[in-house]
Formats: sequence, structure tokens, C-alpha cells
Amino acid sequence: MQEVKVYGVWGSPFSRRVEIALKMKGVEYEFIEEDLNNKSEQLLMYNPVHKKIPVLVHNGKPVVESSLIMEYIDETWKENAVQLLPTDPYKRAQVRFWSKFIDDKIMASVGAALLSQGEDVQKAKEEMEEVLQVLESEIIKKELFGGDKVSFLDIIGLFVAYWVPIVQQLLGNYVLTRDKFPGIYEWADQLLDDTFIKENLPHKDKLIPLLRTRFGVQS
Ligand SMILES: N[C@@H](CCC(=O)N[C@@H](CS)C(=O)NCC(=O)O)C(=O)O
Repeated sequence: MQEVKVYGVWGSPFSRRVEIALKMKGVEYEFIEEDLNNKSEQLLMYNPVHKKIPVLVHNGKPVVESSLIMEYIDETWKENAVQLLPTDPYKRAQVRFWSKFIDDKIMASVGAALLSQGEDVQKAKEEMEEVLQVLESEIIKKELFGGDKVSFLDIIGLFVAYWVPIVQQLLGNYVLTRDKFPGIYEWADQLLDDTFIKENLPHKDKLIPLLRTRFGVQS
């Protein structure tokens, strides 16, 4: 009998990646909700380097970093019908490249442009627009994002498709707009309309108060 546990936070885009990947593979797991203000001993023991969620624990062995966990899930439950990464090595490398681009460039630019204040904000917004433009050019090719099946990059990109518009609305601070990024919105609309994805995203009514508290926004 396999033991699969996920230490996470229900509203986190990183935790959701792991849960979505496990569900797509049909792997049963136990979800352990962490309080990030009071991290459990297990979390600190399993992820002593970053002390962050999510952590996947498979038969007692921890795996950290959401995109690496997704790869681990794909390789461990190979026999399951759904494959998250393409088989072709060149395509796999491209998927890893864009996954890293979203996690390194887009995440950082969103934080700087939407969540910070002060004189550098305008510059940060321009930088966020610049990196989103790069993503827009890739997404409109419809090769790695937005095929007929939910792909590895679609799951990684849920942060852009779902979380970013909600955060923008909450802060009244808009960079990712439909007129400037029609390709991203077309892809996001299609992805968020997928029944399985819809069922596995945190509900907006619950997510908004959580993010409000997290970002210290008055209601
Ligand atoms: N690169 C990490 C990012 C994970 C991450 O940022 N997790 C946040 C919650 S959304 C966290 O655990 N923060 C706790 C902290 O920074 O103390 C991944 O992909 O798993």
C-alpha cells in the first residue's frame, strides 16, 4: 500500500499544482493543511531548506518544489493513462524552460508590480508587462499551452490564468488586461472552463478573503 501525503495550503497556486497532478493521475492522497504562521514540525523537517509548502511525502520520502513534484508524480505513476510531460526530449526541455520562466520571471514581476509600493512601482509594472508579452507570444502559438488536453504548462500557468486576475481586482491594480494580452486571456478562459480544472480550483468567495488577509487589504 502506497502512502501519499501533501503538506499544503488550500488557497496556494503551488499546492493546487500538486493536487491537480495527483488527481489527473488518479492517485489517492492525504492533504495536510499547514498554517504558515505556525509551520508544523513535519513541514520544517521535510523542507528544511526553504520551509515552504507544498511538500509531497511518498512512502515517507519528501519531494519539494511544486514543478519538481509534478515531474516526480509523472514519472512515478507512469502507467496511469494521463501523461503530464511530453515524451519527446526537446519538447520536455521546452516545457521545463517555460515552467521556469513562469516561476522565476512572472512570479517575481507580479510580486514587484502588484504588491509593492513606492517610486519603483511604475518600473515594476513595465517589467511585468514585458515578461507577460513574452508569455503572450508563446501562448498564441498554441503548442505548449492550451491544447485539447490540460498540459503540464497549463497547470503551472494557472497562477497567471486564475490567481493574477483575482489579485489585480483585489488591489485595484491592473497590468494583465484583456486588451493588451488577448492570447493569455483566450487561453485562460478556455482552461478555466475545463470542468476538471474548475472543480479543483479554490472558490473565489473563499480565496478573496484569504488573499485580503495575506496582503493586508481592507475589505
Ligand atoms: N517555488 C516554490 C514556491 C512555494 C511557495 O512560495 N510557497 C509559499 C506559500 S504559497 C510558502 O510556503 N511560504 C511560506 C514562507 O515563505 O514562509 C514551489 O514551487 O513549490
